[in-house]
Amino acid sequence: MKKTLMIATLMAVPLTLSACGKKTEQPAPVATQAMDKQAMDAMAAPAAPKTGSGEGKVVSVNASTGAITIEHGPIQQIDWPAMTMGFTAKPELLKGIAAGDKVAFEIKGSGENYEVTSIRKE
Ligand SMILES: [Cu+2]
Repeated sequence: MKKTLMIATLMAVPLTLSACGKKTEQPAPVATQAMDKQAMDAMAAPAAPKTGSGEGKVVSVNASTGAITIEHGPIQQIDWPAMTMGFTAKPELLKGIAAGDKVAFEIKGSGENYEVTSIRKE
């Protein structure tokens, strides 16, 4: 009895996995359509730029290359926890900003690529 159960469990895994790859062999059931839509949404999401505003402390800044690293607090608009990360920025935005400055800033971007669109010392 136990053995039968185990075999059934083991077989269920590959069956579940192969079900995802069988799109062309059978008419798409509703569940597959839902999955495709989710996958498409996931692909579309990074393409649409989002904006957010945050506050933090400048860790390092390079006004000539337009690179700034900020130890920032949570940014609710884009669901970010507090973290330290690098951003790009138009070099002229970073003039007068130095490591150690407390700043308020706005960002725009998608995925892991966000650009600082405005920044001011607090
Ligand atoms: Cu971040």
